[in-house]
Amino acid sequence: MRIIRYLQKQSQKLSLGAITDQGYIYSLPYNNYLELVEQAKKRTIKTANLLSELINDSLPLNEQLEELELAVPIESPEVWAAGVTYQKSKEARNYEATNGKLDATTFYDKVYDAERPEIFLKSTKDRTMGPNEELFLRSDSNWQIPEPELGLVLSSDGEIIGYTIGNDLSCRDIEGENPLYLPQAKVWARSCSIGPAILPADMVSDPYKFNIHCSIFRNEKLLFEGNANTSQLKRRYEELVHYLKRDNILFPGTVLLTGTCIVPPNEFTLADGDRVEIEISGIGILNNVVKVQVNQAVS
Ligand code: DO4
Ligand code: MG
Repeated sequence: MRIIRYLQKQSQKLSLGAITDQGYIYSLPYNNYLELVEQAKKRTIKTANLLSELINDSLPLNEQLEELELAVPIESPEVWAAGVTYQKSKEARNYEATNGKLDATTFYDKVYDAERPEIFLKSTKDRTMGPNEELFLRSDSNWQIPEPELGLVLSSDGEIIGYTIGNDLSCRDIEGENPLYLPQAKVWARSCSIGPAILPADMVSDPYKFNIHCSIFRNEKLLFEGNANTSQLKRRYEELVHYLKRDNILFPGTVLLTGTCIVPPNEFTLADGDRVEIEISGIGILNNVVKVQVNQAVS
């Protein structure tokens, strides 16, 4: 069972919904995912049991998932991200930082092995898009890629309360020029998406067994696809959350992206109109088209 937010056609209001494994969709009597988790906690029952009760007492919608207008599954005040948590990402970062002429240990080698992980602020509520919404490409980058990542949905005390999918859209040339440019390589309008659903944490038996699949289409022709599995992650989720929490405030519903393990070939860059699909087993498919912003000001 997964949790979505969708626009109710009649009322034009956003609703919380649950999709069963058979594809039936039920409207839920809560305003957001945090309220659902809170209610299960209050009653000291699992989210799964609360959802079963709610569903047994109601009828499914007449619509299929594809017919609904989906919104971000949670209005996350902040999206943070961990970096260089997979060997593949370390290799890609080394390539872009050295033009493929690696001859010494880099910051990326060090952070991959260090006790302290790399964690950065990726996005805020207004920069974070939902399923099927457009993402923007940066006007001053010629080397941009999606980063398909598992997202941890967190409570204010750092408990992992759900899993979602995130796209940490990134500029390889800007970060490769100088790692101090990281915020510009990572954060701009519409540079992040999450969704399409949240899988409640208490329904997941092993979160190190998620399959991640990414496909990029140009004019609906498949240009690239790649696979990974969260078993390849160098760190534990608790370790990433521990460093994010340390001396910090966590807003309820913060999302922490856990790093990428899928990197398109080095000669690949996203172009206006490309469509990116990121699928994680049990969570769904996050679909976004990337666009060059109209009226971009480049001096
Ligand atoms: O060091 C830059 C960030 C890398 C990253 O975002 C990732 O590994 O996913
Ligand atoms: Mg990333």
